[in-house]
Amino acid sequence: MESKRLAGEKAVDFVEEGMVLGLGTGSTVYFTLVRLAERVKQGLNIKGVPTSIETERIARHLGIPLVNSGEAGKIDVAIDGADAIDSHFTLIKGGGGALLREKMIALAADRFIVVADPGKFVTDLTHVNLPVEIIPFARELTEIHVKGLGCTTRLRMKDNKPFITDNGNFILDCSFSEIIEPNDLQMKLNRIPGVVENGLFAGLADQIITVDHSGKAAVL
Ligand code: ABF
Repeated sequence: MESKRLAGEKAVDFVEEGMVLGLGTGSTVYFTLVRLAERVKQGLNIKGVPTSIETERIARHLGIPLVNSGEAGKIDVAIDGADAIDSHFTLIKGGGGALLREKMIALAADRFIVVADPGKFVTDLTHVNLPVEIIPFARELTEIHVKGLGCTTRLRMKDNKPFITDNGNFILDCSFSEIIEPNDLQMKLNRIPGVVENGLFAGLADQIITVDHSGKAAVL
């Protein structure tokens, strides 16, 4: 938890007066929000665009001014967590189920900063499941096509019912034995009718903030 706090708080060093910020989701970004709220109380003028209902709730509670992405016009910096990061800074996200809004905001931002504890770094992205958001209609058909790309799939459940995303969709957690071309895989996944978005973020992260061996925040 200390690594998450250090990484999450450090991201606020990159925030400047007047910025519009994409506010990610998860336990590391939580510390970004807390630090950001302190700066807002001290007079910093920023606006946030939340990537999930949960982040919206936390940000409102902390007193961070919010706008929706339409009102925002542009997003200067998006700050978000990750479930896995490889040596090319390709990410897997969506463990919390917010991957669609997270990807939309990361893509829209001029700069995308990822905050992650050292445990998120992997030598191979197959070490974690790849979340894929699908529409509930005929989800078995979608699942057949997703499996055709070489993975096993599991419908994410919560309280014995399918997990429902903020967008009213389901999540398939997909286990691949190899992910050689993340860009190719994400295009193939998104071409399947019924797939809304996938949790592969390739070529999006500009900076990763983590914690080094001496226990200090490090910007990569
Ligand atoms: C979000 O938060 C999700 O994409 C990801 O599942 C999670 C990151 O994990 P953590 O809660 O450890 O920050 O960004």
